[in-house]
Amino acid sequence: MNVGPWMTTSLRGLATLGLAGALAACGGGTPAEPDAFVDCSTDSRAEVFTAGMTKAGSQGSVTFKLMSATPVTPSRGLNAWQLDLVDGGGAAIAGAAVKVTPYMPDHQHDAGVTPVVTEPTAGHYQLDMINLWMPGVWQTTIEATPAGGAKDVAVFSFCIQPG
Ligand SMILES: [Cu+2]
Repeated sequence: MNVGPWMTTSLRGLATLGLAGALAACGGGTPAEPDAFVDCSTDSRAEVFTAGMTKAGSQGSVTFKLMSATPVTPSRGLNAWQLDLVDGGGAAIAGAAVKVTPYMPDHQHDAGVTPVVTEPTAGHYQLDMINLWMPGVWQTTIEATPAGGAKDVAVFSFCIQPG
């Protein structure tokens, strides 16, 4: 994990005190902004989740579609997303290796939990344990490597409201 000692302490707080206990420790030496200063409506990096929202991978070989989310609006705490992968011709990509990495760019830390990826039906991936535990902008990188193919990458940025 890309975390320093401060986050180790923070994660211990997560385990013993719950999510709220970790907030004060986050920030890597600079004060984390208080929740009240997070205003997602004015952050130009924030994307609005819509069912079926689609991104081309940076390599142009895989298309990433977020079909649904639980909660339906990315929210503080654990999130689960349903991802479809399709190729340039619109055909489902089954059996890809998928890696999900949430990251908070303003504080340079990850989620402290490794998301779990399964493929309940061919080409349809279930991304669980996306732990967006802190208010603010999270950039979640999704890497997909089709069997026998090259890795492609897309980033989804959502802002988590306080509360
Ligand atoms: Cu943070």
